Amino acid sequence: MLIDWSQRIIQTKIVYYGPAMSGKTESIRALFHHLNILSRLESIETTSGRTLFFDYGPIELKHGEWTLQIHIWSATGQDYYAETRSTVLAGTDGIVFVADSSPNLLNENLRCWEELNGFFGTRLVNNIPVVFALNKRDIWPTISRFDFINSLRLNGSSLIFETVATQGTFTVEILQEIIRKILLESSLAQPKRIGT
Ligand SMILES: Nc1nc2c(ncn2[C@@H]2O[C@H](COP(=O)(O)OP(=O)(O)OP(=O)(O)O)[C@@H](O)[C@H]2O)c(=O)[nH]1
Ligand SMILES: [Mg+2]
Repeated sequence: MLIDWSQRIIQTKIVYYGPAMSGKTESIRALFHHLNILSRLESIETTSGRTLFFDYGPIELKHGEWTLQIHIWSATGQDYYAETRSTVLAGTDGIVFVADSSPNLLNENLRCWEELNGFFGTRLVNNIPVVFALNKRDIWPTISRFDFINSLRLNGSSLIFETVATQGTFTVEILQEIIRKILLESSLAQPKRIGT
């Protein structure tokens, strides 16, 4: 997170991460659609509409003299392009982990969660907050929240939203929570300061 005290601007980066086809792009599209800024979203896609490298879009919120610039990214879940994921993750302040609710994909969720832990180590959750979107709740059968927590060996206090990205459920709430966690629980302890 960067804080420019002279311009009163806070910049933060959030990455939507998760296994292939779990709904990362759809979640971001729903968010930008809800905020009426869909045209600001850029996607680098394959010809079949899969994310090739990333989706990226900026969101700007004003509060008094201060401006919060939120840089939203998604990484591709396709293993063929796995090398691009570390590039997208660099410098992130918070993660929205978009998991697939299918029981058949529990292992994929786990593999992806372990990959993320491998990338950040103990900084994940402790310094880089995570909010979970347990997505595709409209496609039966779905795993229970309990099984999801157990499978990924998550802390019982983990923040998990049950979502249907194609219907835009909880998109704004997820953004609010990850921003709240970033501002309150992590990076403010040692922000990079500019303009002082
Ligand atoms: N029914 C249903 N379909 C969904 C949901 N979320 C995403 N999809 C669909 O699932 C497919 C994959 O969604 P994407 O958002 O492209 O998935 P992704 O995680 O960005 O995929 P990669 O970038 O390739 O890793 C698309 O056809 C979406 O429309 C959901 O909650 N319910
Ligand atoms: Mg995608």
